[in-house]
Amino acid sequence: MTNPVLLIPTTPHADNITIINIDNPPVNALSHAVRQGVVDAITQAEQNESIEAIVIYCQGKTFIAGADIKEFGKTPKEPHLPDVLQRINQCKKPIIAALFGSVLGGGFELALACHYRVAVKGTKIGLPEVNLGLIPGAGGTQLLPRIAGVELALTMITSGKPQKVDQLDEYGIIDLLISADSSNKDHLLHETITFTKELLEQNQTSKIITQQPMTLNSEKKQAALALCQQFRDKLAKKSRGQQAPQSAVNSIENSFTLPLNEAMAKEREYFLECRGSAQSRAMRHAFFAEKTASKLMISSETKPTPTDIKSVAVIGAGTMGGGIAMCFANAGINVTLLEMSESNLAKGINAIAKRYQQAQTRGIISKEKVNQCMALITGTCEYQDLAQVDLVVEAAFETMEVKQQIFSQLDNVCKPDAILASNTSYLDIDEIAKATTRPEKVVGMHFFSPANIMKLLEVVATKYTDAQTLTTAMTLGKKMGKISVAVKVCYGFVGNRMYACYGREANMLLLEGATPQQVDNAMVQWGMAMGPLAVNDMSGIDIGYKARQANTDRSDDPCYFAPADMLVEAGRLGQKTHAGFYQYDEKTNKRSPDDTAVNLIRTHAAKLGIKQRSDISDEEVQQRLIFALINEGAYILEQGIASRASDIDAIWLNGYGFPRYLGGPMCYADEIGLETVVTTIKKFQQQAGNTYWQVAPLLEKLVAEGEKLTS
Ligand code: 3H9
Repeated sequence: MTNPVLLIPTTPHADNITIINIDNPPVNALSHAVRQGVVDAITQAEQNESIEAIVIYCQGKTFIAGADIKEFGKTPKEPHLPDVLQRINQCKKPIIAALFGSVLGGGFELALACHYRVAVKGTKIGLPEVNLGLIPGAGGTQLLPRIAGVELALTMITSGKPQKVDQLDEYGIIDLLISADSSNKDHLLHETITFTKELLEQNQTSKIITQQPMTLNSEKKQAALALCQQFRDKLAKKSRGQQAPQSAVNSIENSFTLPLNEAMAKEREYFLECRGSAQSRAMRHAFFAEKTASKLMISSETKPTPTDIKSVAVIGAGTMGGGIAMCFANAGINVTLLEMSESNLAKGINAIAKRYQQAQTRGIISKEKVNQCMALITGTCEYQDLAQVDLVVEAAFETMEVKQQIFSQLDNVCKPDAILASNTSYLDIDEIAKATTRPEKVVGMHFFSPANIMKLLEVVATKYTDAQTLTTAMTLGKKMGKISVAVKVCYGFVGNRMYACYGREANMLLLEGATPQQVDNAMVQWGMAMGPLAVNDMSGIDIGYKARQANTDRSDDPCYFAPADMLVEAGRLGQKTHAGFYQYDEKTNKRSPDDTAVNLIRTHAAKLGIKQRSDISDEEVQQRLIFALINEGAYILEQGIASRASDIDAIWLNGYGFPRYLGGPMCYADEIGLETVVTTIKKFQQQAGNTYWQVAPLLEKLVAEGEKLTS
């Protein structure tokens, strides 16, 4: 392996300035070799008397984007990052960081430890460690409050959100902000060297931040303490159940309550505690699951180049179709929206304009961007107008007949190489493809509602879809900022098929005597953002009802989703009728428990011959719902519907509100142990006294082999 750190002795214009050049693709992460290389380079530069200053510079698309996440979980090797940063900070010769791209985590900490920072406008800086269940572990919680104040440190570290340097001008983080095209890195280097020469000419020395005391008078200290408490309270709700954000606040508080060396030691303690936690393991798994999901399991020799999609059409301008059109427009792609009537089309386009307007009012999108996006969206009622588009996404009614008619028409009018995609949530896309003469160009692009907000895109390969079409759909998903996951055809694909098992258990528990609020509270307590029955009320209980009715392979068990179906038949469709599993205030939409629903379910259970129990514990609710997910996930893996356990996790994290700090159902199963999962499922089978619960053979096999789902 070549050394990723090179000391470039001098530059043509300044023989007293040396450059530490880091070249560790793809993101210059601080792997062991980089850490060692930086220390060695500093030693060399210090020993060379003709060198007066050092510039840290990176090759590739970004300055250092953080510690190497792949190294976490392995035995750490010296020098550790805090030692490297101390070495930088204590250096008698000024060290200047030349920043561009994404300066994140350990990379930002390294930049803060340098004595001066030059950055190109648009550079993003941030401490995203909380997204990995960590806190900054190399001085970030101490250096950032010292340089930029406690409030900014609390905001940046607990949110984990990177910010553009241009917006942080007043905080004194950057010493020189240069206006340059970030791709023109020669300019950055040139400007950094000029800045360094000026420093030397002015006899400026190293600005050693760790020698700068945190001076807060008693009034400011009280205010800072109160602010920390506010953040703790806010995070207890926003990041419910998570350890790292709370530890981050504690560590920032130490920056003004403890001497620096003690606060640094405490920071390291918190960091190591977080790094060894199940939460951080799960969040690191989630990080890599999302990156891996975009990689198709096609050998690199046969991997086609994706087609460049310049124009698309969306069939159906309802909520879903409109949201999908927005996704394309947001990515700068021309969209033609097709509706059956002019009035529906106008309604659909107005609804899109309103959604953009709302986003603009909330400051999420600029007026200029709204205008750009709206200009990319046009409407038509004529199929002929779709003749030249590169790809069509159909988002029409969920019936096979309608879909086949649409695909047949599209096949007639669209150019031969156009890709025809369906947004169906359940239907057999193999059958839809058969309505065309180009089944190899037919694919599923299953967006999640609201499509313009939800990150997940299931890309469904039929048995006919060719590699070119699949690669194009996956690449297009990435362009739209989605987490695209390739799956195969089955009823409900991966996400909804598993969700049906989860929902089935929630409904069974109601028949057995649990109340809707018990089921929902247990799941919220477990970590889900919302309980399954409240979600069902929100999205409309009739949607699942219709899908079950249309499913020719539906379960013949009369208990299967019996409460949901019975409520729909009683006219209780959820929030839209102000009554479902709960009742809703007509004015405020506030949810409250509803005895009518509970009594209806009780009566229905009696009709089905189910004896209700009063001993259903929250633990039983949680285990039955989550283990049903895990078991179905294992079947899905075994059948090759998903290629990797981590793909299933990426789906659940991005489409169903599965808590990130538990990593997804497959990761969670591994964490609690597959043996526990298998034993508990067997117990449920016994308790149910029927054949519904069947342990997936893959789980039994992995237990026997001592393996994991995600290994
Ligand atoms: C930390 O720093 C802790 C310290 O406080 C304390 C230490 C003591 N390590 O996202 P992309 C890979 S914690 C290893 O597609 P983009 C990624 O897996 C760290 N690998 O590119 C992918 O690999 P592959 C804090 C990493 O341009 C490839 O790079 N830092 C790392 O869309 C390209 O990634 C973070 O959390 C890493 N740190 O976005 C930053 N980062 O090609 C996390 C990326 O094999 N990273 N990879 O699939 C990011 O946010 C984005 O990757 C970034 C680039 C914005 C940098």
